[in-house]
Amino acid sequence: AARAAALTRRDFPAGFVFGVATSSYQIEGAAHEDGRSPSIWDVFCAQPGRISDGSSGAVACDHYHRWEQDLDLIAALGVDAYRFSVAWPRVVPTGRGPVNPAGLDFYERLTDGLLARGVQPHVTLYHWDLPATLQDQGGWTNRDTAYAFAEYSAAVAERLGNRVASYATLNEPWCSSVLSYEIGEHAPGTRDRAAALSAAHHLLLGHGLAMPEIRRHAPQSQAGIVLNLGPQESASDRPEDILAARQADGRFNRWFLDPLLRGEYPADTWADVGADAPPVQDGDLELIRVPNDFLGVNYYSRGVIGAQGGVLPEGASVTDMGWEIHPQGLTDLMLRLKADYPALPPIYITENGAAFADERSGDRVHDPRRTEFLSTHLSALLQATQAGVDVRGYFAWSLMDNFEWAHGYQKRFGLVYVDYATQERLLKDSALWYQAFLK
Ligand code: GBH
Repeated sequence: AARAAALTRRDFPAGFVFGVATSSYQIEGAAHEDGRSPSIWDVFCAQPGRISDGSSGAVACDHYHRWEQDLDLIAALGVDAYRFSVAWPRVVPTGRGPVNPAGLDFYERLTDGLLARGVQPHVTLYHWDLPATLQDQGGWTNRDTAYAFAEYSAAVAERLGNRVASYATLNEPWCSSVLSYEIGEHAPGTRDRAAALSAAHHLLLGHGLAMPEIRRHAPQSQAGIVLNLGPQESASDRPEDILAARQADGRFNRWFLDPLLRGEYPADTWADVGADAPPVQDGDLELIRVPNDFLGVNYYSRGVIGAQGGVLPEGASVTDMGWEIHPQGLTDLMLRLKADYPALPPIYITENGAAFADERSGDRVHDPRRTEFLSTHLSALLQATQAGVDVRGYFAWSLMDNFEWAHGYQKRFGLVYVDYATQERLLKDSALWYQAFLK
């Protein structure tokens, strides 16, 4: 950590891609414009008590209108790449049916605007904003949603084609299944484990069905998927803690990695879930095991697990989300993926970052803890590449402060500060640090 300040991009392999990331619902606003239909997040935010500050993404960072200045900001950071997501309800407002050309126009402007500035576009097709009309028919618990997703993905890939450097089908299917249908913290907010496992299966099926569509329309683009992963470590060497950690790893990591990279669900976790196991049809796992050009990994923290649940290790420092700051977990995770999955494709870290309450004074925003977080995680990632893990890029989460889901606007992940009253953007010290790192 002491040396991290001296780290520069030249320490990384040639061609390593550095970027920043966002997602549609968290930044765009313009919820009712140009034919966009409501997503499950518009519906969820309207329900009292779901979002801690009672807010929604209806305006967010107003990026839909301010996209040109935002692209200038991205270019000014000196990044190679920008990861954004496409809102399904803009492109296919009925969920499954006619394409809305005005929706695609926006993402085409973004794509061309990035290319004109020398920044690679990296597109995520699903970052949680499912058209609400599909939720009325069960959302991801309905197998038809997987087919609808493949059709929508084809429409995006057809329009944007090879101009996009990479297409990721899904962002973090653990969140869009477990957090959304079992824990109830994300839209649609139900509490039903069988529903969550059914949703997870249909999300993975949607990935398997969308991949050939993307390849057909954008044969020169990279195509893959983004998972949220983290080591799940035992709180002690007591057998009951070791077992609990193994179970947490099964649900959080292997439930997604194993079908994608081995063509099977993990047997131990399958046995654990009993009658809640998902409805897998013949041929599904062959579709899900489709080869990927890359695996996107979002890394925020590890879990330390005891028989009673997750614990915070003594002396741990945490972010404003309460998540432990543990850069070593990123090295450990990379080495573990390489060791356990012979079919592992090249990796991109598609998200890594932290929420901190930053101190603004005049036109400066001091966020030394974010700089420390980013630099120590980059060092940890560098260690993994030096140990032979094929990592091709790193995207900081996030370009700018934005709508942090159930936490509303009270948690700030940005390298760029957003004054929501004026929509003014200010580079935080961490953005200036990243800029210098990239020079
Ligand atoms: C990402 O989700 C999202 O892709 C992005 O939209 C969001 O803004 C960003 O993160 C910040 O939240 O309880 O300590 O073990 C990340 C979701 C965060 C879920 C870490 C699992 C486990 C941390 N993941 N969490 S801990």
